[in-house]
Amino acid sequence: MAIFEGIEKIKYEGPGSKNPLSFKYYDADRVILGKKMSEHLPFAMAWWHNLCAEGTDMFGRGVANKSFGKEYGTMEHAKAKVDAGFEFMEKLGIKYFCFHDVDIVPEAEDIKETNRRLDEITDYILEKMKGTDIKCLWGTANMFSNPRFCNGAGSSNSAEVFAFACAQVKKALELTVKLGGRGYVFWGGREGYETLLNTDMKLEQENIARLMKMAVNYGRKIGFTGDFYIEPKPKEPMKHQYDFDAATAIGFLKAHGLDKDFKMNIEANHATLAGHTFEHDLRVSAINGMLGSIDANQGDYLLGWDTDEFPFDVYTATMCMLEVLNAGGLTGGFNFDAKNRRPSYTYEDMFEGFILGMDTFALGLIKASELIEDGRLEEFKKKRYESYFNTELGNKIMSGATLEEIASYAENKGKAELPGSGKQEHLEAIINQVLFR
Ligand code: XUL
Ligand code: CO
Repeated sequence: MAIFEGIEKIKYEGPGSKNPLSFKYYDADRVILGKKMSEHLPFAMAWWHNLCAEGTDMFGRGVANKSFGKEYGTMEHAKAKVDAGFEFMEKLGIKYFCFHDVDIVPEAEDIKETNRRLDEITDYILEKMKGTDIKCLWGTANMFSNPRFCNGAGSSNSAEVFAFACAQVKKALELTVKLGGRGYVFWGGREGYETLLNTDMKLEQENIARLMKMAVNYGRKIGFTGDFYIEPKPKEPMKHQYDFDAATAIGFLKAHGLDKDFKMNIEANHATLAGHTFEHDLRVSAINGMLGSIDANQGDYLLGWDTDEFPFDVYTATMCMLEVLNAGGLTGGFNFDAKNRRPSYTYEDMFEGFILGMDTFALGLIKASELIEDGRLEEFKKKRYESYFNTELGNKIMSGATLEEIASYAENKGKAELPGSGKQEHLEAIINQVLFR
């Protein structure tokens, strides 16, 4: 029996449709720049927001009912979430899911029992996967909810807590391999600190690296060939988090020799919390060869926390897709780490959230491809740096000349020309012209 009764498979009906349960822009088989939309945009469902979160906040209980007809905290409920998830993904044409260990089963007091439940539920998920083309994008361990992780996991002051983090990562890696996951994520939920007065920052950071190295060694041993990801976030829940942004995380990975096995999983709302644009963190990852996957959502500029909204900002989605296309695509996918607003608590709202997000990224893809075909942005950027490539001075700089040699150019010249207009307004006008024509 269907859980989302009365909701049919969501179809592409085009921009003219007024049917809320249809795609206006996401047309899976439409070819853009030589590839199908569905290949450009491997969308994923986040188990935690979609199948678990009920709209609880600091001031109130859940509003949405995610019991799916079963009693909370039971394995029957865990299985009903699998049924709901697969029906949901199939109806939307979503081909991937992402999960934390504790999203898929109720956590037991004893980790051995939790692990037994995880074996049982992943057998059930595997069975479900068989009749579909749905796959696992990435798995992860929740090392931030259980009270033992109040001081972090890899960065905990307690060796015993570190051991429990190891046990969870080990199991989550095994499950990710079992489900054929393409990636494994570390989001440092509480890997940070509240006050330096009680914190050995050096040891904490080294221990996070130790945990990651152990994970890489074990993962490769059990046949995990995918990418490990760090998902940077500057704060929340901790005041200071070590994986502040892409640049910080990449520096950390390089310092600890982890950069060959890891890439970035960039979340839009985390980048904006770090005081960057989404596209900034994508670019930083891309130029370091580490653009792996995306947690697709958006924040609210009036609020200082991680609101995890379904993305509707086409301008930002276009900037994102420009980065992704220019980087040659993602090895991961677009995981909607997004939740409905608390008062949007119906099953229809769940579908409309995803339709909004998928259509926004489809529009972003269409518009980014049009900007690439238009060519004016790229041409301008190329011209802006041409003196490094088409002048004698530039060639010298680019081929290892000394400080004295280059300085002598300036000393002989006496006074520099201005570097040429950045033409920001001119470029912004081109974006609007392409977006709204
Ligand atoms: C929290 C967040 C996480 C990670 C996975 O801000 O983004 O859900 O994506 O642990
Ligand atoms: Co995320």
